[in-house]
Amino acid sequence: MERTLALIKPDGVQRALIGEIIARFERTGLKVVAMRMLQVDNTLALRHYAVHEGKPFFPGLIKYITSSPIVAIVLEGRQAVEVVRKIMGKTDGAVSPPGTIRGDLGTDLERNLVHGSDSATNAEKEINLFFKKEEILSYTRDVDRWITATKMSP
Ligand code: IDP
Ligand code: MG
Repeated sequence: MERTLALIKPDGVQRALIGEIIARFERTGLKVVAMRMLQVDNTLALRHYAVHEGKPFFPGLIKYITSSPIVAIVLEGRQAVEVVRKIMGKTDGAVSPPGTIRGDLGTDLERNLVHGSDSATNAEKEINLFFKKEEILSYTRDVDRWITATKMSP
């Protein structure tokens, strides 16, 4: 099953939207397999956003992501990367469709509440930045067979 990294960014924590955001991910059927709250330091911020280095918004982005605690979550499920991106919406909250986290809960291009890996390859790298291998849990839920069809499904 595919895994992806989601972050509830500082604005999500400060605006008391942690529960709201996790609920939106969770109710799709995606499984939370790791989660922790942390303060991102400069080193981690630079590594996580290395691909944006040199862009005009980069210094502001580093300041933003290090400005308050965040919540890091590993979600697992069928096409988890795509599903999380779909639920998040577009980068800019102002034009992100209704029904998405960014569209429903924000209006800004930078302060857009959440991060989600953009490919399975990047998800793997990003998960390793935020979590040790042993922090990612492997477990089954009774509902799993009702969420994804397998040979074992009823
Ligand atoms: P994404 O989060 O939708 O994948 P990226 O292009 O990867 O968007 O950008 C990373 C983050 O940088 C965005 O989520 C947003 O917080 C910020 N950002 C992106 N573009 C801009 C911009 O033009 N101005 C200010 N901040 C931006
Ligand atoms: Mg991105």
